[in-house]
Amino acid sequence: MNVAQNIVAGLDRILTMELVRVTERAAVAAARLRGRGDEKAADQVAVDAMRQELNRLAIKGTVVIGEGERDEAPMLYIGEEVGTGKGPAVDIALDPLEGTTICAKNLPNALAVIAIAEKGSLLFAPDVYMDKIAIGPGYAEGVINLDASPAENIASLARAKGVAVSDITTCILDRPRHAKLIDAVRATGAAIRLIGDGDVAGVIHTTDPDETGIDIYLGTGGAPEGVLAAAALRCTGGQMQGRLILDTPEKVARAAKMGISDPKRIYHAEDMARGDVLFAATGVTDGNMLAGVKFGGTYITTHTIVLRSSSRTVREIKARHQDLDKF
Ligand code: VTB
Ligand code: MG
Ligand code: MG
Repeated sequence: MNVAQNIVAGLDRILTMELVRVTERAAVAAARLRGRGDEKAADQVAVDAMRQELNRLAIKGTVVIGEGERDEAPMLYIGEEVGTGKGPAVDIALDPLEGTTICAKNLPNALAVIAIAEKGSLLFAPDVYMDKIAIGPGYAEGVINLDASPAENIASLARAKGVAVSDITTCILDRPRHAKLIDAVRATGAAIRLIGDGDVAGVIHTTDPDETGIDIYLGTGGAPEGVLAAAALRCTGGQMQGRLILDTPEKVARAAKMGISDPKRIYHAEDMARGDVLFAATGVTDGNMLAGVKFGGTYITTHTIVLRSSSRTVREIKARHQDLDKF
């Protein structure tokens, strides 16, 4: 097969497989520091490892969602060029360790995450909060609405799913700012899974409620994490809406600099991640969908999910790494 045939639509599909190594490497590095109570150290090794592996890819990549602005993040900063430079121009959203605190505490669902899209097709989101709502695939458009109340959204989802409201499980970040939201959901009779961190995983979990037990994600979390989750949902199917929380003139100005002219806009998953999108996540700690890294005597095992939007392929890759010197 020649290169032209391999590019079915959008991005070269070989990149899907290449991405696995990138998140695997970051996850293994972070997992070595799992449960050590040092989130910064775990984050740093994940960033180093992801960057090293990313720079081996035959792409001309630009980090658009990364570790922060250039002056605050020495590596994988927004605007950093990554890859060998010989290959397609792509935009990259990444979080080498999504859930630094959960990794430090060795709690469920810490992930190494990356998404790649065609140049110019990922939302250039400032590092502010985003109000989010997400459900999995199989529902008609319009079942959820960010502007509707939690009770309305939960009732609408229960109706669409053909179950009672009390059979619905929501996922919400355990934060004081969510006190009202939590009360409103409790008043409906639906269940809540409160998570300490990791709302990329929280959103993705809605795509497989039978396995994860989560039907709907609600609440505010990081905007960069919102774009990453949207990239995953574009591949698995499902619906997501997000709105940046630009509640100070400074934030509005910062967003405007990044090209966001309507501060109140509701973004759907396909507005945050357009065109052909590839996504990979490797489990760092054991989670509802992905197992964490396991260190055996002679090999290391990793569990990764790799997604591609143009084919809607969902692959799970369990890898046994025997060349331990590499890690
Ligand atoms: C969430 C969570 C992330 O940031 O996006 C959160 O999913 C939002 O910020 O894992 P707060 O912690 O201030 O609520 C993380 O916790 C870290 O990236
Ligand atoms: Mg990070
Ligand atoms: Mg994060």
